[in-house]
Amino acid sequence: MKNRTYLIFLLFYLMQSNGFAQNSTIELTFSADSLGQEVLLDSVYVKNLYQNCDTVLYPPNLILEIDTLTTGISSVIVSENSLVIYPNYPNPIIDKSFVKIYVPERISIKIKVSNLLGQSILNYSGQLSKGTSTFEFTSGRETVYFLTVEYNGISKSIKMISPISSTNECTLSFKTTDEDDYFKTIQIGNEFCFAPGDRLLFAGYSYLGESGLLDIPSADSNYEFQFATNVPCPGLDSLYYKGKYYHTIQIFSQCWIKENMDVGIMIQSAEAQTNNNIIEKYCMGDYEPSCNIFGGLYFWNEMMTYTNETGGQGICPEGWHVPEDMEWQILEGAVDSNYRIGDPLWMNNSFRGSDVGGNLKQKGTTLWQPPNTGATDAFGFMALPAGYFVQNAFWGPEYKAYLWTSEYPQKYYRNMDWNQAKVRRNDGGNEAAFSVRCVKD
Ligand SMILES: [Ca+2]
Repeated sequence: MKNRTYLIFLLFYLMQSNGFAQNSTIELTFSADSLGQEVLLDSVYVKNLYQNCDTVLYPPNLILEIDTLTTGISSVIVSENSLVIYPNYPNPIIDKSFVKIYVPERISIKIKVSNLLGQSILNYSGQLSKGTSTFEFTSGRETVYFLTVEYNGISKSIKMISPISSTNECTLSFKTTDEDDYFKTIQIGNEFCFAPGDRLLFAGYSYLGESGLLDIPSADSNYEFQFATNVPCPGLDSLYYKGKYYHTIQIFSQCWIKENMDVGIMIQSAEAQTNNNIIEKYCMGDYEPSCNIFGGLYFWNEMMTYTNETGGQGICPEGWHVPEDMEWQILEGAVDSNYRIGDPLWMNNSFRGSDVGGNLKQKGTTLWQPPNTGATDAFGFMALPAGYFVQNAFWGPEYKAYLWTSEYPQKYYRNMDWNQAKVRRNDGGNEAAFSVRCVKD
């Protein structure tokens, strides 16, 4: 009974949130950008972080269609016996756009074009041959169109955008049918598993590298990967926070603060950081000027302001948060030359990767001790050897970087060393004070 109530609720929710689509699927689409320039994706890797399954999408079919009512049973993205509508190209529409529709047999179909309010503005009926048919669409007054194809009780929709409206009516005309089974080259029987509430990792690949995103999808969504890197975050070069200026750095889809946080009042390391509504920091050697260079050292609870929230704001500015473990794994996969985003290796508690640490460390041996193995700072992250505090003593300045995550209950950190090009992951517990970096929400 409980399950049934849940399903009815879910169905209602999906009907509400999905608006136009009457079925139980949600569609995830993908695009990419580098500082305002569209980037063509070579592929998109999708991994369900709560269940053991993944899939890869290739153009032109960069749509992941998820059946949300199969409650954990794997659902087929596209099946060979099903209707498929490919995203129109180009989208946004420039005067006209082409829509490709695949049907597995010769059959009558209906195509309906509606506006944002669901009002029907164009209808087309006709026979389609087996294979992939191409239609030409020209836009009219509307800026958003939903094109729906119906046959055998199935209906599927795509959303088309037209930034420039004209005074003409929109038109749709049949061009050709490709009898060759174009569809076979896309994806057949590629299954993916999903249950409502599952968290997905997306990695987009282009000639510019790989870029990662996380989400718990609950409605149709478009994910835009950012491929700009080693530049200040667009529109936000720096920020002023609690008496200090910080710089930003865009590293693919993540925007980081380029310095270790240096907030709160310095206390002597003989004193404990406590839950007193005051942010307290240690400075290396109990010497305040070292905080200006390296930032403060904080116990996990202090830097999370005594909340146990993975991804919480902690001591970061409003709109920023202490990175979760998975955000670090995305950064590591994006900057390492050999191990990709989503590689199981990033789950290991050890030094892992190949050149990930080298690519994140500040170059040179002014602050890092020689040899500062592999240091290129290729992405502008500029990790500094701030050292750490544990067992009533300071350790490792100029030799070691320790950076917190907000992960709970495992309080993971990342460690980079002067003689090491990899990055170590481990659980820092409550006994050590480390540096803090913030990432944008
Ligand atoms: Ca405190």
